[in-house]
Amino acid sequence: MIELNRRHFLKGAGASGATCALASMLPGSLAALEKSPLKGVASEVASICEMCSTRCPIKARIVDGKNVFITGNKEAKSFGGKVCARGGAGHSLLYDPQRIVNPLKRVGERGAGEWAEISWADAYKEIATKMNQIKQQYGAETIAFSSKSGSLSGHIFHLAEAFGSPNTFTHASTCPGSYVVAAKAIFGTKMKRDLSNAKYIINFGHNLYEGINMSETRGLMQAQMDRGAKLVVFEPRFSIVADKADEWHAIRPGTDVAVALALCHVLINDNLYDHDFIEKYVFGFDEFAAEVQKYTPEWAETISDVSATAIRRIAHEYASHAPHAVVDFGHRSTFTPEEFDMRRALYAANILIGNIERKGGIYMGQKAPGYNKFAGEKVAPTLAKPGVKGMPKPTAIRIDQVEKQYAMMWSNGGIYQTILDATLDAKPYQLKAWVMSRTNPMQTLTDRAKVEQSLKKLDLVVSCDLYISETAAYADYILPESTYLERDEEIQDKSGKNPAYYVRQRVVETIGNTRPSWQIFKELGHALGLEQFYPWDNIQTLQLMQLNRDHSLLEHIKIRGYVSYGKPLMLREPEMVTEFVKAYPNAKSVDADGTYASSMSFKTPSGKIELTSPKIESMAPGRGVIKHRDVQLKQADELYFIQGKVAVHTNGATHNIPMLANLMSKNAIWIHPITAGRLDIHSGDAIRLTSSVGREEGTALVTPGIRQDTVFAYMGFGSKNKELVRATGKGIHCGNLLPNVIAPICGMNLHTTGVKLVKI
Ligand SMILES: Nc1nc2c(c(=O)[nH]1)N[C@H]1C(S)=C(S)[C@@H](COP(=O)(O)OP(=O)(O)OC[C@H]3O[C@@H](n4cnc5c(=O)[nH]c(N)nc54)[C@H](O)[C@@H]3O)O[C@H]1N2
Ligand SMILES: Nc1nc2c(c(=O)[nH]1)N[C@H]1C(S)=C(S)[C@@H](COP(=O)(O)OP(=O)(O)OC[C@H]3O[C@@H](n4cnc5c(=O)[nH]c(N)nc54)[C@H](O)[C@@H]3O)O[C@H]1N2
Ligand code: SF4
Ligand SMILES: [Mo]
Repeated sequence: MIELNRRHFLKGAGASGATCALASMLPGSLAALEKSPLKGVASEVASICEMCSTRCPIKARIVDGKNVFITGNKEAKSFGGKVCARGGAGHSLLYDPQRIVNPLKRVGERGAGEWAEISWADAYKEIATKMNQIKQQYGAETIAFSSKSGSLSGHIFHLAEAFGSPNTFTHASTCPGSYVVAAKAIFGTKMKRDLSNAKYIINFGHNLYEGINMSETRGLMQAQMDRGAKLVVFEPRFSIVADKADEWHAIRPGTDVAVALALCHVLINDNLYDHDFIEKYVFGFDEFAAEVQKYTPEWAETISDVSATAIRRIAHEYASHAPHAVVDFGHRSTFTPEEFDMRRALYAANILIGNIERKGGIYMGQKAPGYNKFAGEKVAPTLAKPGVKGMPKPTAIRIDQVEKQYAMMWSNGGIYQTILDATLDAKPYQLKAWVMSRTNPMQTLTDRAKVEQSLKKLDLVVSCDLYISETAAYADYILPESTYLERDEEIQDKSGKNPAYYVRQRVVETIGNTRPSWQIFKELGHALGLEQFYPWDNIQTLQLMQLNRDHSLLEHIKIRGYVSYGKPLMLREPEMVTEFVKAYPNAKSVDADGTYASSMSFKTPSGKIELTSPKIESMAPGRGVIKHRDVQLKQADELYFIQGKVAVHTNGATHNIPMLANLMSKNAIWIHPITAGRLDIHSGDAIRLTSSVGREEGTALVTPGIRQDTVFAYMGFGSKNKELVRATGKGIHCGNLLPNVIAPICGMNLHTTGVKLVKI
């Protein structure tokens, strides 16, 4: 048994070469393996990146038996055969001597950093005993399960279901929740944006040149460089996308909804909207049009600081490029408590110009079942869902669905931050345990102090991670997952305008004693006595169940890594529909205008696009119509505090990965020269930010690229966990400054708050 305590740590951290010194003391560390040769399973393997949750298709090969070289998989054209800087740094994670490679059990106080190695068998047994005890005494629902969504979340949530808890959560309410819930309310489904074909793009704080999604980032680049698209950016700071835009408007944080509604006002009042489209496909236009009468550009200017003249001109320019123009609905959608109506207003600006299912607009996407129906033949294989009979139906309500207004947030998404209320205040009932995987709420939920209190209060905390993350540091058991380069996973649907699948495959043999999460949660399921819910032995049997036992199809997908089927299809794009019909003789017959417009189906109560929603009105009276409401994000004597992604790090995940930590280990606070001048602050000065919930000290970066009333930090830095030595205490910890918020309808958390700034 090896123990690591804080004294050991501090001794190591003080010396030069501290990380190695620490690594060799860390139980389960990779120190001994640092120089051992890598054994590859093939010369080049197609797989999927997991350096962020964009999960780009990659090809990886082993170089000289000791390194992995990663590029994009050229089969996936929209990704351009490229990876970003983080994607290229996968080997640095794989080889990091500070990764955990043995299960760990806490031996000191929670969070004290005292660990002992434990065998997998013992870890499963002890965790299962405790979980079953809690289930018997308090009910299965008192255990919450959380994971970043994706291939891994399926396994932990399958366990939650088999165990009988309804309380499953992803990062939904901290990231995409509001634009997804808003799309569900309006279209009945999620929407995609066709940036690469757009001729005019309006962007409200979607910094695709740093918040990278290889396909969308390339799409935006293509639109700008190959098609000469005009890009208009509304951003409180001069982001990289703002820097590459034709226009940057330094909008007041959280006021996007006012500008979006004013754009709609101009589109309607200046008769720039697509009457025919509205007439045929839209429900509730009249109520919306009546509501936006008051949202003039002049009114929006007083709220947002964006000039009324600019709003009018932009609305006209945008409409003149219709339908090949788009208002990007964003990605991290946590700017205002009125997120639901902000994102609905952004969709409304798209609907008004009739860009739905048109090139350069927004569209629903084509998965195999629907696509095959249009084609009148089986163009693409469909994925089977390996169903398991007799899964228990939980009787308890979810902790986040106490109010009807939140019913549109999908389960397996959920309002993540309600775990804190249920743990600390028994709202709506007392949570007793938290089992999590691939999530770091200490960094990525708000109000770090409250997260810490919650983790300290629970009877059982289990974390499955690659590192002793800031959150895992408070766990009772840490289950080390193999990195994405060491594991196989099930087939994933990657359909866009046509059906596509891809698969993650192991590139190197597992280093150390780690396991993939499908195995970890299956084995834990067995230890819990839930074997009957696991009709697959291993990942291959699971893959074959997905593919209806088609071995050759599995082989085909594995060799290519990414396979797409058929021709791209957007239902109202005449050229695409013509090509589609030519290719498939039994294809569904087209409308008189040569499109499939009349076949668009929206899973809303009216079957139409709902600009106004009676369903939302019944869930939350007064909210059926899209409206502007005043919000107060800060006090008069405070500055807005906002955040964003940086190109070389991912959320709260990569700050301890050697190569990326070397590239950037700190986040300075962006401050406008006038604001800085008032406080006698210069670049490099030490400063303090104080909010309603916390206080952080860091370094100033004085720059005109930000509003005078706003400060900005790249997120994910300033870990307070002593084990993440390359990241600990470096920079400002954003989550420590943000209070907990639950926005109406979509349940979003909020990443903007007020702070006081002083020089120290
Ligand atoms: N203040 C503030 N908070 C934010 C944001 C912000 O801008 N500001 N952004 C929000 C956004 S957009 C998002 S998506 C969330 C993301 O927040 P989270 O869902 O917490 O995700 P990450 O920080 O990306 O990664 C979480 C953990 O996954 C671990 N991990 C990485 N790869 C693997 C793996 O293969 N297996 C396992 N088991 N673990 C792995 C990492 O070590 C890390 O500890 O944060 C949100 N929180
Ligand atoms: N390199 C890198 N790429 C990533 C990630 C990463 O961590 N690193 N994470 C991935 C994930 S999980 C996501 S969700 C996406 C996120 O991609 P984005 O949504 O682009 O992410 P952010 O940088 O968090 O936020 C975008 C911008 O919003 C601005 N902003 C803040 N408040 C407001 C406001 O009130 N109004 C307006 N208009 N703008 C505002 C910020 O200054 C920031 O530049 O990126 C993905 N790609
Ligand atoms: S955007 Fe970069 S880090 Fe994220 S999955 Fe793609 S290549 Fe990997
Ligand atoms: Mo995100």
